Amino acid sequence: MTNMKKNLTDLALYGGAQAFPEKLHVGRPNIGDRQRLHRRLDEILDRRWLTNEGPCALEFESRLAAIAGTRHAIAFCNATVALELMVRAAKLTGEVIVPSFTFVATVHCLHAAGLTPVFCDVDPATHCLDPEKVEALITPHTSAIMAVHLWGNPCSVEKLAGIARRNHLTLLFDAAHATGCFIQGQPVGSFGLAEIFSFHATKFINSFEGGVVTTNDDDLAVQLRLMKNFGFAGFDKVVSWGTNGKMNEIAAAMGLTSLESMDEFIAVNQRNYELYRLELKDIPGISLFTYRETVRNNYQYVVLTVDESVAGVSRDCLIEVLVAENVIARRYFYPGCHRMEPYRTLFPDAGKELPVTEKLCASVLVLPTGTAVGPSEIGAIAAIIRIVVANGKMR
Ligand code: T4K
Repeated sequence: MTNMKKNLTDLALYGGAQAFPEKLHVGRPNIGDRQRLHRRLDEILDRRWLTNEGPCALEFESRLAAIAGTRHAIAFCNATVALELMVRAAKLTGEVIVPSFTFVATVHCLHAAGLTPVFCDVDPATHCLDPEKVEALITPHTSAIMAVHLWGNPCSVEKLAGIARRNHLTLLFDAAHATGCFIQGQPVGSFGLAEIFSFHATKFINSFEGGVVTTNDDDLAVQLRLMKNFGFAGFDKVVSWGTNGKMNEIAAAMGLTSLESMDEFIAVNQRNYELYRLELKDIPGISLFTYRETVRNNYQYVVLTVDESVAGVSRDCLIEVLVAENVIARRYFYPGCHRMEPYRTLFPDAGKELPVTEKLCASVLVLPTGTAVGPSEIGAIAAIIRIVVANGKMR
């Protein structure tokens, strides 16, 4: 039951009842068809095949390969391990150009492989790597570009591919947010040498924890399959370095069940996005991130920017008000990877070259969506934002 706010004094911060009795999180998981999941779990137990490329994991991989339009999809225990192994298998060296405005795993995977991340600024309209700024960062040590389809919004793949081709660089994509997205009719997953997807619980398609690499490169696929299973090429034969990166059967069963509801989840996300757009459209200083028309999106993140000079209230103040109401809005990806360790110490001046990143880190706010959210929640959240902005500076 939501509590619709009308005045400043209704706000929880000023002693009013909270808008929501329970915490409304960004990333509250979508569950899908429980009966199908239960059936799959029974089958797993009956088979006594619980992990190591079991039938559910193999089916999950073939579903992902079909979605991405690639010859290979390799499933992992999570997307961070998938990223780490993708980077190692691609045999990168030296420097890799990467955005700082992303989840820190994108950058950690480079550091873990002994590579130097070179932070590049993002485009204010797409929040993705700005291709115009990439070329200036290329040095004789650069081996790759790691781009991110942030918010599931596919980045400028054509321009990045051109830059990579001209400079003989490997192009990789972190598509953690972009399951089911397309750009100009081509599915995300099929660009560059390889792409990774995340199926963490907070993603709109989840396998509790999980990740997948998609690629059309046969050698890379072979290498990744070896690496995720300790390098084993037979019972007693280890042919490469490896780790335990396997997806277990229960995770794959959840992933398959979740994928079966993908169209429904996207429809709910899109409905929520449109509702937020209607509700927020006249609030000064509050802008909803917009998707390009050439792109098909999954709308899994509702992303706002708060222009404090117009709204009269800072992003952080707005979050404080929302959290007091049990709306756990997030400031992804504050403060930017370049301000997180170990990168903050390694590259203390990186922020000087990242003005758009710095601005986004100070102004972006992410609101809850997904199947846990509907019109009444969105109306109540928008009412809180409207009241806060209408009353300008609150402290
Ligand atoms: N690349 C990019 C661009 C990414 O965004 C991510 C992950 C990765 C790579 C790496 O993928 P994975 O290795 O995770 O597969 C969350 C997620 O943990 C993370 O997966 C995601 N990106 C990131 C954007 O968001 P946090 O730090 O916000 O919080 P977390 O995981 O605690 O979840 C947020 C809230 O969701 C919780 O406060 C409560 C709610 N929640 C969470 C879980 C796990 C639930 O209601 N139920 C749940 O089961 O990172």
